[in-house]
Amino acid sequence: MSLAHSSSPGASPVPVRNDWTRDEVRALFDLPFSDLMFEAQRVHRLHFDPAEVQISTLLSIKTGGCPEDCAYCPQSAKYDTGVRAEKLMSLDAVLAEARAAKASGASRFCMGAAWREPKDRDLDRVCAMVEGVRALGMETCATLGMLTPEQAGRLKDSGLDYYNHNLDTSPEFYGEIITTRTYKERLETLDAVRAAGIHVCCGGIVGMGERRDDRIGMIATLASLPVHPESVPINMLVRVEGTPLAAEAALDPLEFVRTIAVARICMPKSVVRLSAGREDMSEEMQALCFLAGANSIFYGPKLLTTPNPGRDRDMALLDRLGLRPMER
Ligand code: SAM
Ligand code: DTB
Ligand code: SF4
Repeated sequence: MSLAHSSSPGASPVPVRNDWTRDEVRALFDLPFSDLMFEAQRVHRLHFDPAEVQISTLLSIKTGGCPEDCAYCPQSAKYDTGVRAEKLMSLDAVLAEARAAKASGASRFCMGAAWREPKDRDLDRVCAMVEGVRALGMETCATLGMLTPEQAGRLKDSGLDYYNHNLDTSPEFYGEIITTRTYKERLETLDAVRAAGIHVCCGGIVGMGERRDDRIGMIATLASLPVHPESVPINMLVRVEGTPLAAEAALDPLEFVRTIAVARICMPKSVVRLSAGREDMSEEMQALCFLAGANSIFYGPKLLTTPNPGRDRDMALLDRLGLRPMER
């Protein structure tokens, strides 16, 4: 039996606000933990069935050799991380992976490329992949770097459902992490994706040495976009040897849970993804993240280049928690 959620009679609607101030977001972070969790659950149940989790599978269709300098990223050519630069995968190989992901229970297939931005010739090939994955009956997502409005339109025409492009952190901390593209350029790509009519997947990373003020700034920025991203991935930094952030101190796990809860409250209708970093999280911590309002995961033993929990382990966890995959 499941308790009240959005369809329950008497549930009062939560207004979706796009004018969150940093002080308001800070006040949420500052709540006693149980008050924050209670509010996150309340908001979550107004819009979602709390027993449902959206399941996405990631595939790196073009790995490594990226010209950007994102300090967290194992795929940047600037750092010696042991990730080899590869060419864009073939259409057949991508579709074989998508079929396998579908057979194992994923409803969305996310294709990632280690590019600053796609070349038009490469975009044609990605569009063919999107068409092929869609024909399998899966939702499609791509993350290819910066896009022009014209490129976003071509992806939309090929049937792309979601585009992932993260703000990563607050505008103030951003310059400590990436110097090869600006925050403004990220916002412009998000505008292009939104204008093309593609659903926006946009979130960030915590545990990069940022302060709570930066986590506040990131969520306030996301929650003040003219339309909230439909999908909000919250990544815990995966500390990869060879990257500048390899020796970063681990973030307090409860601060990560707070970040999820605040994202849930500020973006009540968005699907919040408990994204990278689960391999190093206890099952108890993941359970707290679901309780805080996370309702999506990446499923399958690999993210783009780093490990993720195995499928059996994840299915057993969902089962123990009484959670089930969200229908498309
Ligand atoms: N190159 C494209 C871009 O940067 O937009 C697409 C792929 S990029 C790997 C997608 C996202 O993965 C990044 O924006 C970042 O948020 C996340 N990411 C990359 N490395 C990570 C790490 N070590 N830990 C957590 N998240 C990471
Ligand atoms: C997102 O926010 N997280 C995913 C996806 N979008 C593309 C990527 C996580 C990557 C973790 C490091 C790696 O596996 O290379
Ligand atoms: Fe390149 Fe994306 Fe990695 Fe940055 S996050 S280095 S743009 S692959």
